[in-house]
Amino acid sequence: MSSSVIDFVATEARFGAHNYAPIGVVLSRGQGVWVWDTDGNRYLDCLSAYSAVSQGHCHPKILAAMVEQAHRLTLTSRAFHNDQLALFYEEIAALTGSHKVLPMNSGAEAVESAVKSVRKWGYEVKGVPDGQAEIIVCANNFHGRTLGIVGFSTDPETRTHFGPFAPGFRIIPFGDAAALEEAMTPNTVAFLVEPIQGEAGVIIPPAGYFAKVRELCTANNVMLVLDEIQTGLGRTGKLLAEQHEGIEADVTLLGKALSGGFYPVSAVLSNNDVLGTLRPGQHGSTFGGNPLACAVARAAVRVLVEEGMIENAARQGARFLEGLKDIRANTIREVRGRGLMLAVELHPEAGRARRYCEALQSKGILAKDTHEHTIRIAPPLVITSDQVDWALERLATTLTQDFS
Ligand code: IF1
Repeated sequence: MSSSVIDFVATEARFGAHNYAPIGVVLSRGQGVWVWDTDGNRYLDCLSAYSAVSQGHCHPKILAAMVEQAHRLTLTSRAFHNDQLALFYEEIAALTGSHKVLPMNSGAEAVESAVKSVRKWGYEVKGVPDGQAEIIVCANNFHGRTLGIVGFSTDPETRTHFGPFAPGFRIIPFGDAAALEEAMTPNTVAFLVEPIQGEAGVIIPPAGYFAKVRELCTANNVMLVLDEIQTGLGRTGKLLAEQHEGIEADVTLLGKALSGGFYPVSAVLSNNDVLGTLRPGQHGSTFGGNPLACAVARAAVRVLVEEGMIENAARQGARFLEGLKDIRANTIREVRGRGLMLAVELHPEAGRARRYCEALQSKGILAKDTHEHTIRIAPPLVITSDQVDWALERLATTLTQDFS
């Protein structure tokens, strides 16, 4: 490490809250699937900022849209109209087949907005007695870091000593439709769930689970809210992960790649009258729906579709998964994935996944461990076959090492 690296790391540690433990690399530049550190070393980014830079780092067309818009108008607040919001609405609604759109900024804000909206829908449309609305969520969920959300997390690290928390949530196992049926009451307004659990370690539910979930939600007039903040916008090889299941959510949450990593942009999409219950003054955000965010999101979604990134994610994801399955290493317990949302779960005896991520870093790959024993792999959707093979070679040599 050069002195400049030590300085950045030490200064962060000195002044910053220690709510992260980053891998020891200081990045200063990115282009496509590659990032460079302050010493000029190049890495293949296999995290993509948790799927936010799906379009690749510093995509030139998103950059151009951002710069052009920043010269014209950045923020008006929603007290006035702007000439980008309507276009953003129209384009995202057409693409996803949604009727209504609510723009926010972070993913957590989209989740909070959906929770508020489905509760309001429950009281004003479904007829649930005021204050009695129940929302069902899954164990090992990850929906963000706000108080409302961490209150229904089951991860002790995420929630310990942040309470007291808001009531109104019931927790059931993920992938268990019978548990959902059992948990539903006349006061249930929504089931909030990730199509594939990301933070839990890329957990894909059993085939047929979501078809049954859809059926139960429809039969009981319960809104199915899919958190596609990580799985959406091509990450799993389809525009939305729900398409793998042949279902449609009532409410869909998007974030992360909605801006290609340039800016926090999130959205609640709804297929029915859930968002219709929000009246003027009842919900909002200073930055939500601002012209800069809308211009960036429009470009981010346009390049995703026009440049074939969703199809590429399906193709390269299949190649990556096959390649990972071909690695013969007794450190590997299981390999999972859909599209370019992949994970390698190690045997507990193999040592901590963090060590493998550090070894990958020395070979020019940046990946992130989760839950001690899982390495998550999620490169930008613009990755080529040659780059997949390049990564697989390095993963193979790293995974056959033993760090126990
Ligand atoms: C962190 C994980 C990924 C999300 C889903 C909502 C949000 C997220 C399905 C909130 C955010 C992030 C945030 C990041 C870690 C990360 C993550 F490891 F925790 F699970 F991506 F894999 N719904 N996920 O995955 O979105 O408010 O952050 O914009 O450091 O907390 P946000």
